[in-house]
Amino acid sequence: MMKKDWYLKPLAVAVTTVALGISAAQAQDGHKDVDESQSAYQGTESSVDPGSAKAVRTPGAPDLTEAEFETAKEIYFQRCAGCHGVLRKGATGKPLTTDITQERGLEYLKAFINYGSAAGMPNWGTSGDLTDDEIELMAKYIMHEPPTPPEFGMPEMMDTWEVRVAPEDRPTEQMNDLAIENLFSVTLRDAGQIALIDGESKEIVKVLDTGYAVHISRMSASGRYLFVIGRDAKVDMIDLWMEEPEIVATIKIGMEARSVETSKFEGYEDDLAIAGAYWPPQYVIMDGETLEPKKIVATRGMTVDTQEYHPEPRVAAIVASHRHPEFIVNIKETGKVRLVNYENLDALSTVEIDTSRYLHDGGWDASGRYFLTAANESNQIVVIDAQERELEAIVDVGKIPHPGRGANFVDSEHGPVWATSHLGDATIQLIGTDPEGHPDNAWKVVRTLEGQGGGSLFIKTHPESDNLYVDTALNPGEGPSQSVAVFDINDLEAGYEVLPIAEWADVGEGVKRVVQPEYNQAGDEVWFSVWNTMDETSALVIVDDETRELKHVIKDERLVTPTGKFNVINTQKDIY
Ligand code: DHE
Repeated sequence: MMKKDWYLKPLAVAVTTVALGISAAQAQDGHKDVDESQSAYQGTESSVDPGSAKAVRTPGAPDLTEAEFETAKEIYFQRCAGCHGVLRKGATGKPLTTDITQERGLEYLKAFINYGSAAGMPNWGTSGDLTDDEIELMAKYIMHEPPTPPEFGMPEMMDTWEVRVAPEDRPTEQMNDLAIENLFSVTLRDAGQIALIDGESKEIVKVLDTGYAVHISRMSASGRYLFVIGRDAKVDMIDLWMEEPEIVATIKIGMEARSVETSKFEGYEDDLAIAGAYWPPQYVIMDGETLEPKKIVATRGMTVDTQEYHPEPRVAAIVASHRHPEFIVNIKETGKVRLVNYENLDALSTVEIDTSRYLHDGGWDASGRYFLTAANESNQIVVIDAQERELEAIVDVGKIPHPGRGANFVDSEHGPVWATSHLGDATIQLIGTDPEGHPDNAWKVVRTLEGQGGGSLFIKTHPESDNLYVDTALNPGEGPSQSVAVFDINDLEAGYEVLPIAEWADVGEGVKRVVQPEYNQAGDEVWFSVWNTMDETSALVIVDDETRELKHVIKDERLVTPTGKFNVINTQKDIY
């Protein structure tokens, strides 16, 4: 079954070099260059139940017994699907379709799984992660057609949909004395929970059982409802007005998912919610008060560049437009951004914009007009104009941009900018976002800073702050992964100061990755997760933004594997 701390090791199976025709010796040689950060990040197990996927035996592939096939299937879903996709059509890892794998042959595949490759494939055999027998099994397995997990349409969703407190039974005003706007929703990844933490007292107000490994939290436009989505595609809707915040509605929208958002356009506040799935590849628009599923839309279709059919284009980031009644939906593998207008769900009008592959995370510029999002495999940032509903620009940046929602501030020389850091290199890049006031800088990289190293996941500032924080959570080095770099926005060229966040947490042993800076409501504190494995102690570290000194450490046995943290008002108002 699922081993829940595998995500902390570099795990991606990418028989990439097979497709590229690189020899095993070259692969072994080049393996020192393997980008550990990337494979640690994308090689996480799939939450799709391997048992649900129907097996198909394939002519031309070596025989496997029923039991062998089941074992291989399990290993594939745990270790390989994150990079290659459930259907092996290729995502971050290259395609592993049977035309390729059968042509390469058994010995070739075994060598690559064993030694890995410079292109990002871990050395499964020589690292000791897989035995010789397991390597042989996996090489044979990928010569068979991939088993397909079931679909998840309206009947399946309705079976999981539950309204625990009907809207008419909910309070009409806030029934608790929580300072809701400064509340934090904190993902307790491996506990399958979130913690609500009071920003002022730093006390845990409540721990709620949710889906497994909640990926993100998002707020309704009014700031009353908190939506979280588990890796297992379970959406939970929490009413923050109740005497004790409770889950009032829940639904599963597939088997694996990462994104949820709510309608924010004037006149539609709190009306609708949307969630995007990895499997099946689809998004669903739901009632914003009950999560009743209203409209399911599949994302399968043609890729933007080669115009080939892709059976598994996963839904990555979704944001709610402030300029039109629509959701902006990133379709990862096909490289398309959809602007889904929700005025009439029975005659859905969608603008589909061709961009670049593979779309991942992103956020708004300070004006809320432009959505900037990473096309991580193309090393680009795509800019969507939400006002005109068109592509504004595609900007070349460093290796594997990973902005989270990015960071907006005013560069003293270049005017308003939005910044991203990178998984694949040490740079932080600032892109001009003001086509009216600074037309020469718009959609250009106006400044490149050197950070602590690659393996950065998130970057953050706040309108009230002069600091820019850059984590390096997935850097292979303990130093960078356990600390954070902070730049002075008014003197960017002075370089960064390193804050030893994990050391300040004083939690003892473990990987202690420092991940995702998040500001409080006032913008004078920054919260960091010190993310350890389940069997070690984790913590939240709070830094005084003005002095850059330690302000507080939250340690509590309930704080199991904290990752994302979402301050209510900053999430509600898209402040970052
Ligand atoms: Fe994330 C955001 C997908 C691994 C923590 N992550 C996102 C988004 C997507 C995504 C599509 C944007 C959602 C949105 O804005 O609507 N993440 C994926 C993956 O596919 C990937 C690479 C591998 C996986 O198997 O999940 C992955 N992510 C991770 C992690 O390993 C992290 C560090 C810990 C975890 O919980 O698994 C992680 N991802 C986060 C966080 C955000 C996020 C905290 C939201 C950041 C924000 O500020 O909005």
